[in-house]
Amino acid sequence: MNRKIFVTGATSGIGLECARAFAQDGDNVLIAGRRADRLAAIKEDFEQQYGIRVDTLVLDVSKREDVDAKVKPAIEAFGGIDVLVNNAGLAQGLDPFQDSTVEDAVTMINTNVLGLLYVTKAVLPFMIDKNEGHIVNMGSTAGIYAYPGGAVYCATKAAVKMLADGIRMDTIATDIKVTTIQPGIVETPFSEVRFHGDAERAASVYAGIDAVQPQDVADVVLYVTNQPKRMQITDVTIMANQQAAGFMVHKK
Ligand code: NDP
Ligand code: 8X3
Repeated sequence: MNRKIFVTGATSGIGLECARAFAQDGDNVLIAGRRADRLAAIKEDFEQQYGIRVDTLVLDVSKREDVDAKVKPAIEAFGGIDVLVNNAGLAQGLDPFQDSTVEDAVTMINTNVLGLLYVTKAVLPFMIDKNEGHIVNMGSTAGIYAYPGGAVYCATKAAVKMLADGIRMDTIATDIKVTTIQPGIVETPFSEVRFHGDAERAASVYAGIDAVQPQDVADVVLYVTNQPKRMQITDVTIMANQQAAGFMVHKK
């Protein structure tokens, strides 16, 4: 399709598969994350496999000065932007709120809410200038249904959804579209990050579930960006067949 797509958190999981889905579709991708080695390997792989342009951006979305200094020049060098996938994010811990650490909470808020806000602020002027573009935010069922041990993470994902709804209103006079994708449990390194590297505990989250895979979510992201100019898909909720609400799963 030859569009210009910026995906944050593209070094792993859902973001990586979103970048791949766009690349397979013939779009050029600007991929961002903190891990430079992964970005370089993905660039080489995608350019070779899909014959598209891949630009890389080592970026910590939670650092405002990093976003302010790097995003605008990266988009200018990339030649503009059609779609922003605000995917970078994480959970830290699953302890009851009273036992959780403020440090974990600050990391989640700084990344999932402020990081998404900084990146959107940096990107939106490009879209407003040409009166069109599409912002796709990675929310979560956690933003709809709170669950035990998830108070802060769930609050960040509710904020992602509300930011999207508000920005859609504020840009209504333009042809900019805003979508929130709200996946339930998706099998990615997300849980290993949440449990601070405890791979065994992370695996137990997905045990007994035919879990949604990151490429399933990426297919939906690609779909929402491929709709006619006259319509926008505002929200999509995706769950495993064995999930009915946030963390409410039937294990087999
Ligand atoms: P992964 O851990 O596989 O991917 C997370 C991505 O976010 C990585 O590419 C990571 O890159 C990036 N990231 C994390 N912190 C930062 C930061 N400070 N600056 C820049 N990039 C950052 O998990 P998922 O793919 O599952 O998660 C992707 C998104 O999907 C998150 O927003 C998550 O909340 C959301 N989500 C996940 C679900 C799941 O069950 N897996 C379900 C619903 C939503 P790097 O480490 O290189 O910086
Ligand atoms: C990630 C999905 O259910 O682990 O947003 O919170 S869940």
